[in-house]
Amino acid sequence: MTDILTSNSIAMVTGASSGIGAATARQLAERGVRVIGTGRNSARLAELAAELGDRGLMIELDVRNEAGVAAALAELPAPWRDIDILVNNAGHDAGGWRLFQDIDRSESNDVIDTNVTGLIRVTSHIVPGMIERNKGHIVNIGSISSFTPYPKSAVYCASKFAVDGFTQSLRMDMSDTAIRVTQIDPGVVLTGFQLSRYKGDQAAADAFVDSYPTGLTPDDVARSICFALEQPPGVMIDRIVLEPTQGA
Ligand code: 8X3
Repeated sequence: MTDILTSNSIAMVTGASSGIGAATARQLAERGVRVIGTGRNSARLAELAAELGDRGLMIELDVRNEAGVAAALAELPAPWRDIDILVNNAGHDAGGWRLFQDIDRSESNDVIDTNVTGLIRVTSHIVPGMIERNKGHIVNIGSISSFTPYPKSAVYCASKFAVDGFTQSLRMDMSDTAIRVTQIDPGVVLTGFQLSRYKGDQAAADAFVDSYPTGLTPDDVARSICFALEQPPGVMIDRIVLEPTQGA
């Protein structure tokens, strides 16, 4: 078995157009890994493509779309097909931070479609190749919401609890292989996540962020992902929980 965080490896990062996904794509590319970044915002993906040069391949992809995911992966250029690292980062809470009784059902269905069904969908396409090559590391982005329920987040917490169950059971199913499965659980991260949660209401998003004394940056989370990936093949980091230091 060889180390995975090298220039011989290919990573796929979903939700790479901003926040944690973009920071992760950059940090992986800095370490020589070739990165397939996927997302819905083609303009931001193009910016990342320009930054990453020949270490990046950006694909417009919506994890909710089965046919789109299948086609995009089937059409990968040959040198990019053997994906060794999957960072399942795409996720959101658009329309969230409301009492359950006030949530718009179509919005909450979308949270589950993206955070849970989309994550499982992408994983199911990537796992067979990892098993065939007996090489791979899957990193699922959970949240403190994966194990700490709080109000005004019933569906978001349900989605992240589901990610947690999936991660843990998937790790057991991979136990006869060299494939590692890690979950990264950040607390509040200063990204566009909050703006999307409040559906573009900047004042509301700012008020949410300002209610916390400190927050994590996307780079903080990306660093923890790289930490899990850079462990020797015999070391499995099951979970990393990150919280901002109060008073820092
Ligand atoms: C999101 C965590 O604290 O913004 O995963 O709800 S929080």
